[in-house]
Amino acid sequence: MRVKYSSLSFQLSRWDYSNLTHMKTVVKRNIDKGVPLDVQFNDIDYMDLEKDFTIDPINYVGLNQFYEELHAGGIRTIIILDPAMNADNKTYQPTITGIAEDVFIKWNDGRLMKGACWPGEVYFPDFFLNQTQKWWARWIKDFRTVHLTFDGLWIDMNEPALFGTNEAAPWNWNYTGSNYTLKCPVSYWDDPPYRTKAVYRYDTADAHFSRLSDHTLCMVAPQGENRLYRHYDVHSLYGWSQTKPTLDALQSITGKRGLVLTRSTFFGSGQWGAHWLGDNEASWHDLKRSMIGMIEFNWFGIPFVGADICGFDKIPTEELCTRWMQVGAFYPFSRNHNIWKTPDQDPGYWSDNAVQIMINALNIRYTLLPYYYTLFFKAHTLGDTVIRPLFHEFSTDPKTLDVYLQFLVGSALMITPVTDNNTNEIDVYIPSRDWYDYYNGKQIKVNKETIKVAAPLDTIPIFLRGGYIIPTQQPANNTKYSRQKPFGLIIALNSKNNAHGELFYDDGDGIDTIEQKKYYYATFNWHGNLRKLTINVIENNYLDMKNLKLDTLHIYGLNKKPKTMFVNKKHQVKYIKFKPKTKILIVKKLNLDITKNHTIIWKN
Ligand code: MIG
Repeated sequence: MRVKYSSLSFQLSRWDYSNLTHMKTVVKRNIDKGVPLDVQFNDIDYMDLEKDFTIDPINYVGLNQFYEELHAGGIRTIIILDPAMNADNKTYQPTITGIAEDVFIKWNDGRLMKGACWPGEVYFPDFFLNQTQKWWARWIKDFRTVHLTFDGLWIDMNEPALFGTNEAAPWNWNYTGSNYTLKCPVSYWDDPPYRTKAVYRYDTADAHFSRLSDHTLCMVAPQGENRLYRHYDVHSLYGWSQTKPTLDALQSITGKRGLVLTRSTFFGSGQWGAHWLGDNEASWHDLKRSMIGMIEFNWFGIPFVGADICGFDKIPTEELCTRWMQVGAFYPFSRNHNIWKTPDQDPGYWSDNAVQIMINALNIRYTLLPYYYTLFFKAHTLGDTVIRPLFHEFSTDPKTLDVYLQFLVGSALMITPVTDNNTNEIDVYIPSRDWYDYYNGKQIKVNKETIKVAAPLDTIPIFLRGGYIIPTQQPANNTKYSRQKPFGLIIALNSKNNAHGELFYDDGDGIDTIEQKKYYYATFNWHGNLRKLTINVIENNYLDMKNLKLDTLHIYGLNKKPKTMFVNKKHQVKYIKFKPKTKILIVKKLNLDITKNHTIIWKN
């Protein structure tokens, strides 16, 4: 998918803010404490009785006005929409029009197939049908135009997930009864001759053998144009079939690149949507598992992925949430979200010390946004992964196969978070020569070895790989402001004293900037032996780029301070600082027009 620049930022969500007043308090305390915040979510509690395209008339009065205030400060908004539509065909217009336009999944004899979900008895739209896609787009447009100016959409429960199974299931979210097993009529599709173990287990809680249709629609339901499929055939494509129509609808109203976050995916979903890993819990175990899930979804072609930071279910300790914010700062999709009826867990909720640690991690993420964005450009155009396991880059080293608590961002950055409580030091596997400590530039002088790394609570260890140049931009409280800051390059030299990197940049939310070549693309090459850094602009069609400067260089791995440095043979660089202990060279105040080619040379 084309990732919107602002979507690569930190996002805040929870189910059950209770009311707008409390939601405002949460947002304000994060902004006041300096937490970078780009996207604010609303879960199903903003709705009136959990019905799509409505707003709770008591608890969320004034929501749209609040959205306007957030927009003014550069914060975007995302609302949840569930596919299940309340079965009220007397007063609820989305369902009334949906029935008239024949958008819902039906039985073979034409009766509507009922289910049970948040709004009560529900019908499910069949997103394979053209008329459904049009109807869905119209309601999204109507709701956005008349009621609530959201920027992105979050589509949940689209497995599809039901509380019971079809029409006879009682609606009650506390329902624990056993008789819903009887509801889908016995059929070849609901009871196929070959029973997969994953589904047909004996469910002791409900004292029955589970069926394919448990917690979803009956498999017999005909679907698609001319109703040629059964739900059995396309069940796993329900979320997939909803994602593109949702993105198309969103982009056609906003006229901008949109973010659709979907729970159910299939191969191909990554073209249109982002994904979160579903309902996890606040445990160290699930913090660890999130890294595996994130890596897997990169393989599935859905690189824009992350887990609920600090855990969805259960209550995190401050230590767990702090460590989770540190690793979550590097998820491609970085959102703190939690379940209803639990205390808040947004960064601003915690102690000043914890908040500051969280901000520090997020500031690193914001600094690296141009690097992430360039990786997403490559993921979109070449099918690359954004997050990788070590064995993806070091495939001949069998020792990397077992490493799952470290991950790579692109080829150049290795994140090695703390994933256990009460830990001040971790083991880190260094898979090759030429790695550097991100923070102080020290070279890690081992190869294919596990080392001990200090990791007090305020630190998430990060390493840079020699041979790479990472484009950066100074952080700010959200991307509206960080996008106006100067760029920098972090240059990590390999053993031949070379490094290479690139930068993709555009307006961040135009729909066709790649197709129309309205973007900026440059390559950077450090040739140590030729004592030369070249900045080569290859595409230069993002007009606002000319307002941005390339200002700083951080060079890791030099042996000594150059005597003199010149830009384009003419201008001597004034601000050069060398730290002999760690061998970082810092060059500041370059003030280079980044839309022009440059050569920087030096003498030793
Ligand atoms: O039945 O919308 O995974 O993120 O907060 C639960 C309420 C429905 C499940 C999602 C979760 C979301 C919750 N939803």
